[in-house]
Amino acid sequence: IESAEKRTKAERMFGLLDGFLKNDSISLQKDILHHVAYTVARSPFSFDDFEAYQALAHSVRDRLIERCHDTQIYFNNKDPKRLYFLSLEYLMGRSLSNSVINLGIRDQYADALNQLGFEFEVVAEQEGDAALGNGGLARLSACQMDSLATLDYPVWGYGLRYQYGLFRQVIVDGFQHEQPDYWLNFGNPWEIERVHVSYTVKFYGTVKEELRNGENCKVWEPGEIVEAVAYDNPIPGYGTRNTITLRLWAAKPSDQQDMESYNTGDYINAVLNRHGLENISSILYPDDRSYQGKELRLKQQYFFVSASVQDIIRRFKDTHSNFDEFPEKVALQLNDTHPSLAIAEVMRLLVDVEHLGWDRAWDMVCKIFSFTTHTVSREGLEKIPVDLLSSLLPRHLQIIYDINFNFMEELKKRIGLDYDRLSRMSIIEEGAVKSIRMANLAIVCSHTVNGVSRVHSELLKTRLFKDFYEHWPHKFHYKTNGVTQRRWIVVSNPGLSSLISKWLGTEAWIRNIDLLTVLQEHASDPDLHREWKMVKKVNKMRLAEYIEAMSGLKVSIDAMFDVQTKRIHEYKRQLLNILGIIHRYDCIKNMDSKDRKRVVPRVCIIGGKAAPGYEIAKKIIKLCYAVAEKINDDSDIGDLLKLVFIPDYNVSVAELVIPGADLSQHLSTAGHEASGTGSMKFLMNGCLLLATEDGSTIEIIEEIGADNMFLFGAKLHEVPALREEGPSLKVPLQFSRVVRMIREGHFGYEDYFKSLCDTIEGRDHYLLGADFGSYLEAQAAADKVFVDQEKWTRMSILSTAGSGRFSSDKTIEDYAEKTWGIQPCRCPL
Ligand code: B1H
Repeated sequence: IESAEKRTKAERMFGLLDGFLKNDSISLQKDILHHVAYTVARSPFSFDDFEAYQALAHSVRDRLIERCHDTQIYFNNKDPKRLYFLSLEYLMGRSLSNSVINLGIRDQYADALNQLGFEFEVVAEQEGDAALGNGGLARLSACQMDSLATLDYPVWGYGLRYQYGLFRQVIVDGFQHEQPDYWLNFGNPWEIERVHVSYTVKFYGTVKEELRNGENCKVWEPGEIVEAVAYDNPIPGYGTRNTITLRLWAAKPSDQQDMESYNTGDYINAVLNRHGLENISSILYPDDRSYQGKELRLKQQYFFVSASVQDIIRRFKDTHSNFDEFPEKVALQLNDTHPSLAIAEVMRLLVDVEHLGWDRAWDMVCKIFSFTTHTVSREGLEKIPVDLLSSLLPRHLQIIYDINFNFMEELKKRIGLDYDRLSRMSIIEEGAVKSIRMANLAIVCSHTVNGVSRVHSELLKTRLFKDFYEHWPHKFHYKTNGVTQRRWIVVSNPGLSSLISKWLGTEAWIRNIDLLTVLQEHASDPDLHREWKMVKKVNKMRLAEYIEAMSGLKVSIDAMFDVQTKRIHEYKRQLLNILGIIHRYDCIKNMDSKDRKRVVPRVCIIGGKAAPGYEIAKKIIKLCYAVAEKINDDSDIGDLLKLVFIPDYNVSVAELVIPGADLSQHLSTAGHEASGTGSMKFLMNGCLLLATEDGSTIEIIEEIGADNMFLFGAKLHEVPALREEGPSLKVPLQFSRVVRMIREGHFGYEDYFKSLCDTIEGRDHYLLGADFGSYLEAQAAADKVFVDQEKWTRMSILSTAGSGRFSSDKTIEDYAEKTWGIQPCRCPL
């Protein structure tokens, strides 16, 4: 009777709700106007593009929420093993276009907007980027979330809701300046604030031992308490109703903390002090890769990890009365070492709070964690000073010591008293600053350690984690990174997307990337060539307009658009690119008019941010501007060569730049780029690659063949010997000549650039001199092919056709099966 009653009530409610939201043009128009009037609070008879964006976004949000709901209800009924993806960074970019495309209602919305007198593209441009990450690692998390949703996996993503995302790069007189990215200023329709989903997170204080029920227990009495509040960001899958959640935590003052403060009588200061606590989630660290052992960074790591683990355990306990099934229902993925305090937090909660006992808790930890490292060098490995941890998280330090003690004992049984090896493998590093080696902690406690490309994995096994590999060979694997074709073709390159669907006779490739290989059969078809070139031309026009609007520079779309966009790092060798450009300029200057006719015109485009404290990287940006000024102002050069630096490179700029590129450059010194995912995006967009054999390019060669790329540079095994030679290494004359031009002030600022020149003519750790000759040869080869447009177009088609292996769908399927042990759980339509 009760359930019949419940059903009647549910039916009545559903009737009141008018069933599911409708997606025909009239319903969408009504819906948009409703949000204009009641959400944006503007007149439905007069609203601008931004207000149209807000209303549209809220209308899409309603549909996302509907699906999120259904997905969660379905998951809860099925209770499958869930994956919890922990990452401190996500570079989501814009959400509008991606969401409506994944929901399958882009055209309906475009039509509805049209009827209201607006244009979809213009309205979509109003959205700002969500830039809660630095670069490749963060965009990888975003791509993987898209694939996890699309492939119907039961997953939660967890991260931090930074109030300030990655800084905005503003260039003043050629120098990078950083400005705060207060991305929440204009509201964020893509998140749902869950005021009731919150957890307390503790810091500082002391650990006491107490006897409870005859057992010795550790009791942590914290010195500071902060509240973590959940903000849910729906991630819709493509071609499925499944919409998963990325849950980001924001720090808020805790009531519990206040009660004590009020007792002191200093009410005003007690309230003002509350604000400090919110700082934990206020700002993203903009330094990818260098670890400074900063307290705030450690606080951020623990804050997000503690809230996430509490949430995971709470969800498990909602449907389970004991922990027996915990490892069968929960998989935790560590995206690099940044979230690895989760290991100690799970131990703490299972031992101190759930009282499962150390051995049982440890057994579970070893079954649930998997770890992916994105690092190639020892200097890149994260370390936390023991002093810092002992003051901030005293109980966690004890737990890590205990884990290490047990590990060392086990190791001694296996390898005896080989102290060198024991100290290398220890989680604790002795020395001037005693530290926790976060990678060692993650490896010891995870069942799987993944690299991000094949060569990266080899480096892990033979160099970085050699001792661990010898001890636990079965733990080591690799999953080649990937990018989502939904964002990087369908959203960013609609022309190419329609063309692919037309030639394949289906849109199925958007979910099943293997179908792209069918394009190979048409690689020489003149009709396809014509259409292919037309799509590229339109994208180049779009990019040229952007360049002109941004810099005032007019560029010819008949020139080869040659692009290098990524974070600025010495190892990524933007400097090599600039030296090559100076060389090209110098050659053209010295040519007679007959030779000039044979020059392939180029528009060289460079973009990327330098970490605020990274002086050399900032000098490279300034050099780029200085060289650009000289070249672009030289009327003698005209359209033969132009150099543009695109400021504030981010996801939405990438969506414009990548489809418009003819050639893209990936120049890292062999052995330095763990993977590199930019190359995959360019590849998908039919852009030819000029690259070293490093990271992901090695696997790209296998897919499309070396003939379809322009490769150069020292190979991994050649690097040590070249480095050994140091300043005595013989470098090409052209190299010395271009460096001399900088030194002699051809581009001004000779004092400022001196240190740049000194590094590459001194130790030259990144081997610019050694690789310069073969770099110029590869550039010449690219010029030669560009003249032969038929060959170029064929290579371009084969690039897209061969890019399927680099879809994040592939990476995720591999992880799901081999690492996480999760199955798709598809919510019925
Ligand atoms: C990569 C990072 C990274 N590797 C520390 N390491 C950070 C390290 O804020 N931090 O502290 C942020 C980022 N990022 C990149 O990961 C690799 O350099 C790329 O080669 C790789 O493609 C990418 C994704 O695996």
